[in-house]
Formats: sequence, C-alpha cells, structure tokens
Amino acid sequence: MATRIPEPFRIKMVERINLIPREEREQRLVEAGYNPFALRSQDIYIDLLTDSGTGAMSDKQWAAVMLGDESYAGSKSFYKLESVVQEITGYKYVIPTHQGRGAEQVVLPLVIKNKGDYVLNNMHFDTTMGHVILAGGRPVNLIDEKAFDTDKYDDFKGDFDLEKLENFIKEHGVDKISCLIITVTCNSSGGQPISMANMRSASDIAHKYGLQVFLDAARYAENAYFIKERENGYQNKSIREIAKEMFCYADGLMMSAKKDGIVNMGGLIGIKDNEDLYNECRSRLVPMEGFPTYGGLAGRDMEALSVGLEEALEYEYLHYRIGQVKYLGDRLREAGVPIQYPTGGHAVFVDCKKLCPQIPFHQFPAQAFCNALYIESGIRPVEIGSFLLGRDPETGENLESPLELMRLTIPRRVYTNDHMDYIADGVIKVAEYASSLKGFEFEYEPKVLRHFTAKLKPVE
Ligand code: PM9
Repeated sequence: MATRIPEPFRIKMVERINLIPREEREQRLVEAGYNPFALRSQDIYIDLLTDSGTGAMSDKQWAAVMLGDESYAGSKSFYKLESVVQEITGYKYVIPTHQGRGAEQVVLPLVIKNKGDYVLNNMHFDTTMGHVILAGGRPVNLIDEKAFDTDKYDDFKGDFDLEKLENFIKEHGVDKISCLIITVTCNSSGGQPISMANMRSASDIAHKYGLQVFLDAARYAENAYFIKERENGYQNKSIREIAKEMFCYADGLMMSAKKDGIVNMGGLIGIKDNEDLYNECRSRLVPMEGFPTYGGLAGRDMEALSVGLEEALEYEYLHYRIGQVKYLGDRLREAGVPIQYPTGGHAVFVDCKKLCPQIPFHQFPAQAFCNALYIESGIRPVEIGSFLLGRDPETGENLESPLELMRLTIPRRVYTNDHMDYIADGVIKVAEYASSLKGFEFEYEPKVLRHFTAKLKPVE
C-alpha cells in the first residue's frame, strides 16, 4: 500500500495557487500552441514541469542569502562554496556557472576536440545532447536495455550496458571518442539510479582506454540515497560517504545545482586534479559565464547553494523526498496506471505508449496525455518522448523514442502529500479516457531543442 512519509519540516511561508475554470484552461492551452512550456504559471494549479530551480529554500538558506559578498572578484561567498564542494566531492578545482548548461557550454567544447567525435553517456539529458551537438560531437546513449521495460522492477535502471560500452570503444576507436559522461540519476530513463558497481566498471573501462570521465551530477544525492537503500555493502555508509565514492570514479563534474543544490539558479564545474583543463575552463568561463569567482551567480546565490548542497545530503530529507515521489507512483500503480517502475528519484514517469496506443510516435502520445491532464486538473507535466527527442540531424526524420513518457516532476519541499493525492486522482481520471485522445502535429518547429518553443495543433 502507498505509504505517506510526513514532511520533515514545517511551513513558514506560503504562496497562493489557483485552479482556473476548465473552459479557461482549454483556452489557455490553445493560446500556448498545445505546448505546456508556453503556459503562464498563473494559469497552473500544480506545476510539475520540472524539479529544476523550483525547490523551496530553507530558513537557513534564506538567512545565508544575507551574507552574500557581491565583490566582482574574490568574493568570500565563492570561497565558502568552493570549500563545501571540495569537501563533498574530493575535487581540487571548483568553478560556479549560472546553471547546468552553463557548465556544459564551457566544458564540452574543450573536451570534444574534433568534429564528429562521439560522447558516450548512459543517457544524455536533452540540454547535454544539445551542447554535444553544438560542439560538433555525436551523443551516444549506452544504457542497459532493462531501462526500457517499464513494468519490470530493477534496482538500477540507470546502469550502462557495460559490454555495449566497451564494444563501442573498440569498434569506433578511442581516437574518435571525446569522453564518457555518467548521468546520476539518469533523468531520461525515469530518474533511475546507477549502481556504484556499474559506475566503477564504466569508469574503469573508460580509463583503460584513456578516456576522461565526467559525472552529470544534477541529482547525485538522490542517486546516493538509492545506493544506500538498494546496493549491498552501502547500508551502513552515510550519504556523504557514498557521494564521495561516486565522485572518485570521475575526473570532473558538470552539475545543474538547481536540483540537488536546492537553489533557484546555479551550476557547477568540478575538476578532480587536471590543472590544464581547469585553466582552459576558467579562460572560457570569462566570456561565457563571468569571472571565475562568480561564474554567472550573485554572491547571495553562492551562499544559498553552499547551504543547499549540505541539506540535500541529509538522510531524513532524502527519505522524505524520494518517499513522496514513491507515494505518488504507488498510488498510480495501485490504480493500474503504467509507470516506469520502480519510481525514480525526482519524478513519476507515466508510460503513455501503453495508455495511448492509438497515437503514433510522430504524433506524440505523451504530449497528448500531458495536455489532457492540464485540462482535467490544471496540472502541468512535461513530455519526455519523441517530441523532446527531435529529428535525426542527418536524415531530418523524426526520431522514435524508445519510451513515450509523461513526467510528473516533483519540486523539492514544495508540495504536500495532499497535493500528491490530487495529482494521482487527476492522472487516474485521464487514464480512463486516454485511449480516445488524439495526437498532435507541428504548426511551428524550431531547429534545436524544439520541445521548449514549438507550437502544435491537434491532428484532425
Ligand atoms: N534538467 C529538467 O527539467 C531542466 C531543464 S528542462 C525543463 O529535468 C541533467 C541530468 C538535467 C538538466 C536539466 C541539465 C541541465 C543537465 N543534466 O537546466 O541548465 O536534468 O540547469 O541543467 C531539467 P540546467
């Protein structure tokens, strides 16, 4: 039975939310070109578009904001952040960026040396994939096939297929490969964790061939929690110890701090000990993000991040956080709604391929379900499927995603368990008529990262 874990905090400040009438929701969605990204937040009752930058800061974080040192260079707030990140990761070099893609746009072009080189990942997140392509690289996903069997339980559906990884390197030759990225947790497969054993082996393989390894560390603390709960040998280790071990298998990290940093804006580059790469990143940072001791962040942002990084490693917080997401997943499963099982760390991913078999991939079944949920309940979810995946850069054909998912992304410390019940009730209702929903086609399609700004219309 779905279990509710009480929130390990009490609420000190509230923000009003409104459910506008159904006819208005229908109108707003037409105006948004059937793309929930274009909705105004005032027209949304519960916003599950993303867990990125949408978390609630704690009293300690708000207090830290007042300590922000806004010096252009050499800010005290930078040195505080640097020492927190060094302590958590064991890395020598720390560079702040304005968000995750800020880190990507600095690091990836330095690592992708030649046009057409491959970047290997368990599964690229879409902005990472966008930056690999912009830097002339070719993103390759080498996740274990078990990730795509949404019904079947597996502890670690973010794992690499290690055989595929090594075969790819042997087949294409190490000279054609830029680096290995390990995305923890693996967002695109459903916020699914990677085991320590798999991470260690993937890193060993990459290092054997002389490849650098980076962690895409947006949700590293959530991954560490899953390792503690599920992997033999880690039950008695602290989240902090587990996180440090995770970082030790990589040579660097790119991180959107808007997730497990629990801040509204922020990102990080961390480099274990490669001084040359650090210096190259610093010089590239200046024109792209800002001076190396602020990298696109205000001093107060860095203060809040220093505290948020510590809070996100607390076991009680993670137990509630991941427990809340699991509660929503369990309620849906109990009602027969197919989800990526087990539930991931930051979101419940509903399997819309199963719910809308009448809609072909190029008419975006999960987008159809997302739109119906907004109309039904005023909830804004996000599509993670063929709409997001885009087109083959060589053929221009729509790519078919192996999964057509609706992501119900839960912001950190924002919604209560009663909200989870409201969300579950809405999804269960839409699931009842999902097989009669219609697909969508483009009215306007941007060339890169199309899902953010595209306009759609229902297929007649
Ligand atoms: N992830 C997400 O909603 C926010 C952007 S799309 C609404 O899941 C990983 C694993 C991510 C990620 C962002 C980024 C980029 C990198 N890696 O958004 O630039 O999940 O801070 O981070 C989003 P930024």
